[in-house]
Amino acid sequence: MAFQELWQLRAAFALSLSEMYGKEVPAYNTLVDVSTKVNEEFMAKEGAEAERLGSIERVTAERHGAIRVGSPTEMAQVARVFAAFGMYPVGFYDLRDASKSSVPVVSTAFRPVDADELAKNPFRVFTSMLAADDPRFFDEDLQARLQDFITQRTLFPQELLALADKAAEQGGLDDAEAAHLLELATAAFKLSDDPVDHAWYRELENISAVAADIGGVSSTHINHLTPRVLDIDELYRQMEELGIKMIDEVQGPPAWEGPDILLRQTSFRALSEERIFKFENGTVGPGTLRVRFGEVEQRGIALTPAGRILYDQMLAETDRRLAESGGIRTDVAREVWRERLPNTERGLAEQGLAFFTYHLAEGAQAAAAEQAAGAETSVWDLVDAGHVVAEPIVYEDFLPRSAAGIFQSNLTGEGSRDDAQAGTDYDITVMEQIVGRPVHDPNELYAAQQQASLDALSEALKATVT
Ligand code: OOG
Ligand code: NI
Repeated sequence: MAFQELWQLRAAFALSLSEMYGKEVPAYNTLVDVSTKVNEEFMAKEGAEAERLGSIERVTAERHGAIRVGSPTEMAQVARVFAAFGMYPVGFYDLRDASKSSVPVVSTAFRPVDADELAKNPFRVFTSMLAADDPRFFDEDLQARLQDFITQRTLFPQELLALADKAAEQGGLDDAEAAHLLELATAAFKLSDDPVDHAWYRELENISAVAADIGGVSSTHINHLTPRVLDIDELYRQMEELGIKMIDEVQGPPAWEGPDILLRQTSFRALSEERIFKFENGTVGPGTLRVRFGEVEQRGIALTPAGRILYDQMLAETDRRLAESGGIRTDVAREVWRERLPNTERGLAEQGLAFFTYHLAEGAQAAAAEQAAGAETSVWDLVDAGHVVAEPIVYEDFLPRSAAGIFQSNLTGEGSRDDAQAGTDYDITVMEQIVGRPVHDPNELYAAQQQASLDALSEALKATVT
């Protein structure tokens, strides 16, 4: 009997969710089709350069999902489920104050952490937990009822959790068990037709549509599945041409002539979906909810902490100029980018703003060793001589402000928040306690990858390359 390794399980899981979600939200299939077309066109136009940030195979298969759970217990369980697919918590996002619009959740992303695992299949899931104990959103009475409701439900059956633990422990499962795991895990994220208590849902929705989506129903579901494109502006244009109204802006960095950094995302509101309700008068029948959406993203180079500080400053500068003299956000942002961000990869690397890996060019071993002999050698001198090739490290994570923007722009109603109250404290350490395992710092992962490539180079050249 064949054995399925974690990455194989992960690839099959992404595919299985994609099939299910395509049936649930047909516009998702359109988005995937247009993404594939845009990627093919981009490849045809740009040639090999198009694959600088990932092979076309990887990019075409690449998805991220988003799910939302209601409590630390549920978060710990979902961590066990994802571990079966080689997906581990990375990063901490507090969307409660990511911008003036705030959402009552704290989040992490479950994803592969090793470069070779990412290359095999990079599936990741942005996972949010309702901060049901935050008094700014929920008063004492509502907190109690909310926590009660969530404690009563079971998102992940014992059988799924046990099988997931087994996969994680063994590093995979045999075929029959793998099929069973996939079936149970996919079902756990399927939109449920259990009746939704109408009064309860609306009560929560008055505070936050996200709170209602999480705590107003008896199960969780994929909120969106996001394909990756190589040219998000072209995708935006083609989607609008098909009559699909996108949100007003692409979130994140603007389009410009220099290197793509971090992450650009845009989305559209999905249609309303039929759900079964239990109404206030006791009747049960169909109604509609509109909480899911379509999203697409373009990934760029991972920034170092210094690069990230610059990014935040550029965003703040963009906000400041917009507030002062108006204008279109992307145009203003592009102006700021041109003033402050180096417009080449080389420039980014030299100023320590972005992460790269370095490899010997083909046949360059002897010449490189000669150049590097003796004193410590800067890797970019070797790059200049053509002995070493620099490759950008792709940003594999998320952006809190874009995430909050994506959440908000697809919601109805502003919700409410009482800022006279102090919020509850959540941070990466609390998140580690919740999921019962380390939460990786994305910067440390990128820095380690860059350093490992420099170490390998030093080793190969019997020299010190920095
Ligand atoms: C998650 C929103 C964040 C992203 O791509 O930034 C996100 C959600 O809507 O549950 O998916
Ligand atoms: Ni997303």
